[in-house]
Amino acid sequence: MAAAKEYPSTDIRNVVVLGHGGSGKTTLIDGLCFSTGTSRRRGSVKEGTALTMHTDEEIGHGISMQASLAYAEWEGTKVTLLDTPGYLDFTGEAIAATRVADGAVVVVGATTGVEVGTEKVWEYTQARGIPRLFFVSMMDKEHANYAKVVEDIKQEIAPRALPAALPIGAGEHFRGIVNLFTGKAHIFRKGTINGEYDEADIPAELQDEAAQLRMELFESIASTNDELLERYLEGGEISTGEALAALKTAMLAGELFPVFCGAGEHTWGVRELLEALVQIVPAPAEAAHEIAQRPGLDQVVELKGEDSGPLAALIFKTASEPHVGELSYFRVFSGSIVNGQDVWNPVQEGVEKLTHLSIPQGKERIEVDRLHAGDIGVVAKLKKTRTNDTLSAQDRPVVLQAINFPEPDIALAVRAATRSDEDKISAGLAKLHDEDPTFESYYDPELKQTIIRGLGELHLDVEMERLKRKYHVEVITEDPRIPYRETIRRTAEAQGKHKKQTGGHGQFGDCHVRIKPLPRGEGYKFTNAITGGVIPGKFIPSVDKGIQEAMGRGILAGYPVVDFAAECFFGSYHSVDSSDMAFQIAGSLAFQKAAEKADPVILEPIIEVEVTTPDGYMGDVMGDLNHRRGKILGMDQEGARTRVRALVPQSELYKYATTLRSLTQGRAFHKRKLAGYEEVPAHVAQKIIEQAKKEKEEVNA
Ligand SMILES: Nc1nc2c(ncn2[C@@H]2O[C@H](COP(=O)(O)OP(=O)(O)OP(=O)(O)O)[C@@H](O)[C@H]2O)c(=O)[nH]1
Ligand SMILES: [Mg+2]
Repeated sequence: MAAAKEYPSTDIRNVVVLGHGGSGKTTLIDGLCFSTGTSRRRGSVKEGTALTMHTDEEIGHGISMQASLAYAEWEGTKVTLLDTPGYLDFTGEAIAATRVADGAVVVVGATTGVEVGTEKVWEYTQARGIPRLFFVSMMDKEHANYAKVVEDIKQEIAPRALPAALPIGAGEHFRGIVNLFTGKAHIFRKGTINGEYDEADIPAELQDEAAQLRMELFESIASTNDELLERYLEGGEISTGEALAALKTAMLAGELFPVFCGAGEHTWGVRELLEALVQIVPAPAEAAHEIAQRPGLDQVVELKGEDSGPLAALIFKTASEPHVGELSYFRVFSGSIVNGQDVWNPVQEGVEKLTHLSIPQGKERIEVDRLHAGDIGVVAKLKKTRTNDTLSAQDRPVVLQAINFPEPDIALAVRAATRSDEDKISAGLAKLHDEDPTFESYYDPELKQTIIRGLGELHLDVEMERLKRKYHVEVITEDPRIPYRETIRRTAEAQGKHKKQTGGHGQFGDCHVRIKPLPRGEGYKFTNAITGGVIPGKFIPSVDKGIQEAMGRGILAGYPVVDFAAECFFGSYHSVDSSDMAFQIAGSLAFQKAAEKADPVILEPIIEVEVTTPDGYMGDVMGDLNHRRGKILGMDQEGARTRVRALVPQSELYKYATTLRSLTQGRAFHKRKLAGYEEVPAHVAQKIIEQAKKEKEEVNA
């Protein structure tokens, strides 16, 4: 394939497309690219042929799971579109894509309005502070209601959202769009699939509404610009070009959020959107400056999207596919790169050669000779470079700000399905982490299990599908064991005496130990309360060590004992036979005897769960939490959603995300963090003790 065209920085726009799951992002991007000829085939999500949805897992599940890029070209300007998954399990990809964009299209379904996922992505764009616009999608669907969705957007997330387009008809009668800047109606050419339309006058029944919205649009834009405002108030004309320029400035300042509409499935409204993206999303040099660090120096530099600046490219995604190898996606924030160039990675401290420099177009890569400042590219087979590294010039090294990936908080245990896979498992899991920083794995020596962690149950299931497909390792997933603890509820004391008389040297250690409960979370404290030297000071640490060794073995079911204080207050020794070892054994014996009398109990980890759910599902969500021994801490109303905080034992949370999804049709999500430990109820304790006994017998058998 011939090398792709080179686009100077002024002719580049980087746009992230975000939205709730299933709002129509992938379909829209396919339509945008097909309509402008940068993609030759009209793809479909349902048929698994959409331009930016190509991994087996995505096609199999029918949803996007990865950030994927494609570009459209509009009047010589390259618009790179970053498709992102709406499903919150894969939200790390949306955050990474947002990091390298200069503008965002937030897609909102015309029949659904603002949803949980819409709010989430809005937060990401806010954090990055990029210009944003809305695209109300699926206007062709039954019950599509543009005015209602615009109202919803204003109420829920962006009071300064502002229609820039007005649909003509809705549902099966959707047939065109009024461009509120030009005041012209665009009537779709039905039957075409490349977004074509005929310009016409605004239909009579919409003239009043269009005039009203047009006035509001110009008024709002003028109110952000003194010069325009003055002219507007004096009754002067504001041209479309002036309004667009002022809108662009207002969007950069986060003051206005224009709303467009269409139906990606039919490519209706895609040309209008693309034109707007070129006009109002800043080119890289117009975007906010990047702050970078000089490695090893306490010094920051400001970088502009210009070729003349020092080279700074951020790796925002690493992907690996069989037969392709590892691909590194990057954005050049400053400087330019030529094919074959050597670059310096100051994070890994190594040189990398960028061969086959390319731009991504869905799963294809198109080679380019040079990438200018602001452009997004992809290269294969870098040696050391990972996601979040910066590529720069060795004589002017800089490090760009890293992407802030969310911490994984859902865990599962895995084991190899066959003996032969046991060796491959950890290497495979590590590779998955390289591709997805929101996925991690480790061996937990306490639980004696390999634990995988991610952002949701589907996320973990999909990672295991990838493990099988790409690295040929099959695993069985299971409930992670619960890291129970034990503690005491009463003060008790006991003597531990170790005395052995063998041939020559004997062994002698004798100590009296008192143990006392401590508040939750206090751990373990040891005090030496010996008076009169009945045990010499040098043996006291051995008593402590003996207690610690015994507490690690538990009292009731073999779990570590926590939250108590021990003091050694009396004892005796022998001038010849006493030793560290003898006092260690004595300490351990004293603890075991005292602990049995100290009313021991089992503690379980308690998780603080925060569920955000549309109000309609509150009853079901609460009922389910009660069922899981949950204690409700509080509820906060946020628009049409409620946030419930509850304490739930970890042992009751297995597959919670899946249940929550089915209870709320995927419209609620939850976060969790460890809150601490609490006593388990007696009937649960009984089961834990029996289970421990059984396991011990199995080991001994
Ligand atoms: N009627 C109608 N259906 C649409 C339109 N756009 C998308 N769809 C359908 O809606 C479903 C979801 O579309 P996608 O494009 O996959 O949505 P998405 O936002 O990319 O979804 P995720 O990436 O999984 O978050 C698909 O079955 C599409 O065919 C539209 O304009 N009209
Ligand atoms: Mg998608």
